[in-house]
Amino acid sequence: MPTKLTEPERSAPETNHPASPIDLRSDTVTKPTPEMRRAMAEAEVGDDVYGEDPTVNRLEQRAAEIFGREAAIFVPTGTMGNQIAIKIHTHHGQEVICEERAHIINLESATIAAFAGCQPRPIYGEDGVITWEQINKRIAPRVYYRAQTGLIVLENTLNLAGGTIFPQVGADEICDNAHEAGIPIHLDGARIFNASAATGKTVAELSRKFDSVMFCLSKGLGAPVGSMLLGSKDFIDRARMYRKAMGGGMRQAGVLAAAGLVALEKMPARLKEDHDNARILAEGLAQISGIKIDPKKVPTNILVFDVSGAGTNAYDFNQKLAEKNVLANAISPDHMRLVTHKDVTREQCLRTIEIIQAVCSAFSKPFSQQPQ
Ligand code: TLP
Repeated sequence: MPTKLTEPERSAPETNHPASPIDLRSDTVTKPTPEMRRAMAEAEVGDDVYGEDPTVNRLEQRAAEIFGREAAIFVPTGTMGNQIAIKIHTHHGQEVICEERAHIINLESATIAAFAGCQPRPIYGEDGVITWEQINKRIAPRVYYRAQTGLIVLENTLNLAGGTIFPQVGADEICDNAHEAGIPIHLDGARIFNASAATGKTVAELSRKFDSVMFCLSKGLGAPVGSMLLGSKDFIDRARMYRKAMGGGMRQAGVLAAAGLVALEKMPARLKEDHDNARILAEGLAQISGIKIDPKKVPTNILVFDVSGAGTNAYDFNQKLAEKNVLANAISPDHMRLVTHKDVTREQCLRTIEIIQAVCSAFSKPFSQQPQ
């Protein structure tokens, strides 16, 4: 059944623990590597609003090359990249079709309505994967009082469905049919490099049929700030205008782009390690009474698991975990999310399994003996 979602907690729950925590809230918590910091310190810079920052220009050219696209633009956040794309592809009063757990409609502050003036038309898909057959039934008929379908957005990997990889055949079929129907299609590829590491397909192959793609440098790739939006030259020219309009015109952004270049060139090769750690975590959690998770459905670095069998809700569960120095996110009353990344080790993942086991045992005790 569809999961009712709430926003992941934005700050760490209270913890009095002296040691530094095992932080599995997100891969956004990663710190820049020493190589990134060096590159940042030495970056050649200029005013990017004038198009004169050589390091930003290099990052944009390199990203476009890797994805086989005409052009790319460096944006401060994935949210800005997605929302600029939605704005360009649509008109006010249209609908955007996406999966019901999509980041663009759950965790981007309703910008789809506020900025593009569109309403979402969400569809539930098993493990976040929707099909052309489902989409086709939701494309609005050409009746004047029906909001017309302006755009389809897919997400790969699908964050809140547990890092699901969108099957390539299905994505290709959706893109081909969408284009035949005259509907553009955008890819929220925040973690497309994780999909690439897990499937062995290049990011260009995974995204080539989409009209535009956004990916994040600041998640598993470890850069401190920044995402890229890619598309045709004309599309990126328009994106540059909207980036400025949204307040995203950065000046000597080369200091950030320098870290982004290191992220792009060096970090994809290590993502498999995060996937292996996530699988180890999932296999450990699957053994714990009260936790529901299928390790076979953990293909990348995100684990979503059900704690309703542990005799508590995810928010209290999360608080107890934090008190034991493990930071995670409760994403619904029943569901927790853990995300592996370069700054958590295998040993810390194994320790997390033991801690979750201890938290579950504590909750399964009679109420009078439970941790209050
Ligand atoms: N996701 C963050 C939070 O917003 C939940 C996370 O911790 O996972 N698309 C997808 C699929 C994302 O997961 C995110 C960030 C974004 C877009 C937005 O990126 P930012 O945070 O850079 O705006």
